[in-house]
Amino acid sequence: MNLHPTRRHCLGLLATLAVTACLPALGTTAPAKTTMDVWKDPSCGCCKDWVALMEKAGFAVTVHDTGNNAVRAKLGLPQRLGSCHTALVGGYLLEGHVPAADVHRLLKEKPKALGLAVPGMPVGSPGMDGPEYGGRKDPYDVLLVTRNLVGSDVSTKVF
Ligand SMILES: [Cu+2]
Repeated sequence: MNLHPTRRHCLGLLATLAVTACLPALGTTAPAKTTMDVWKDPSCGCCKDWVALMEKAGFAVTVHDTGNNAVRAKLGLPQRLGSCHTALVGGYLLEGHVPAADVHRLLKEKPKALGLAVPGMPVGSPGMDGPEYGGRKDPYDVLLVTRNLVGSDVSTKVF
């Protein structure tokens, strides 16, 4: 059975329209979020504030309320670079109040490193910048931490 040429053309056009109509739906599908694990003390308030910022920055965060000393030691970050929470994202360690922009940059640039650390809890860093701090901003560095080839210690440089 032969379709009239014009009718055949219409069928083709219909198929094109159907595909086009589906495209916006595909475009709105949210990309899979990057997962992040965070270890912290259950009573740590500034940790929660930092986790909220990471979620806002697009990460799917799983929180482990077990404290972070054991996991930090296991991952090989010395206590002197320690802070209130330790995270793992994309195979990198994050220690303390690391800004989301630096996490994104780390995952984009993929340097050969253990991860990033903001030692201590500098006031004014992300999650340490609530109204209770009265707008105080102490200077701090985000450190890129690399494992030393010899020995068990690490090296740091400003990220
Ligand atoms: Cu903190």
